[in-house]
Amino acid sequence: MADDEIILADLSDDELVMQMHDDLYDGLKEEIEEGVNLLISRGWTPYDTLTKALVAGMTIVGADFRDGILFVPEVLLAANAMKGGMFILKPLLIATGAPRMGKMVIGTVKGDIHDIGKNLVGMMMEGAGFEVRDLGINNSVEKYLAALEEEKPDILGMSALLTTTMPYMKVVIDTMKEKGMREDYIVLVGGAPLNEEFSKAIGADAYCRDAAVAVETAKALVLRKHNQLTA
Ligand code: B1M
Repeated sequence: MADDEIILADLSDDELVMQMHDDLYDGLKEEIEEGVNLLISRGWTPYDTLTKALVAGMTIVGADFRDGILFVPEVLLAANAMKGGMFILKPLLIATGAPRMGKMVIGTVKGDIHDIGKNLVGMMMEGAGFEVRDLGINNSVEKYLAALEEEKPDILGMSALLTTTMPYMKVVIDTMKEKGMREDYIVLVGGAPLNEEFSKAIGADAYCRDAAVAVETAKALVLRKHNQLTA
């Protein structure tokens, strides 16, 4: 063992949480799993462990990704470490009924098999406390609508990486309008060839430049929707 190796079990709660933020940033999955197990064994609730150790750490990763300090490979590693921690917490969270941010159905549109960005968005959303149903790639309008009926999410997220597939997002939104269900959902779109103007033109609620923006936008729009419903 190296002299300077950090023994997680020897750290105080505050030190452990700070160390977990660092470990998440460095994509250290096993350390994150150990940290989560330690906090739970010390009597932390699954919700506090999720929000204070994992989500707070992932917020730092998200901000540095947005600012161009971290890049895709590092973020995928961090997201993978986060998933390790979430895997332990998920059944505990369900059992304790901890509050969630909301639910999102996400998928890449028909004709498009690019999924790296979508996966990243899904992971970051899960990291921010959202429940995510990932429909995968090459989704027809029928598949999206069936998932909306089944999952009743707050948000529909669509991804497209090709200029030839991005117009399909409008097909989905127009069909939602025809069926009178457009206003029931927040529609977020993303993918490298899209922009704000395109998102407005097809009738989406927002364009998300990257996964960090997707999380920030989702949080803001879900809060606004809940406030409108309770007003
Ligand atoms: Co493709 N491909 N590709 N490709 N590929 C692009 C997109 C391309 C720009 C490359 C190029 O020519 N410079 C080009 C598109 C050109 C155009 O349409 N104008 C292209 C092409 C042409 C093709 C094929 C047609 C090539 C061919 O077969 N002749 C073919 C199409 C297949 C198909 O889909 N039908 C094809 C195939 C592939 C691979 C299979 C080899 C592979 C995909 C592997 C996979 O995804 N599992 C691939 C890859 C890897 C790319 C590039 C190199 C990288 C894409 C990527 O993963 N980026 C890409 C070039 C590029 O974009 N620079 C390219 C990293 C990822 C993290 O970023 O996906 O942008 P991104 O996601 C971001 C944001 O956009 C946003 O957040 C993410 C994270 O920050 N975001 C969302 C994305 N989705 C969101 C959804 C949201 C919110 C935010 O919902 C709420």
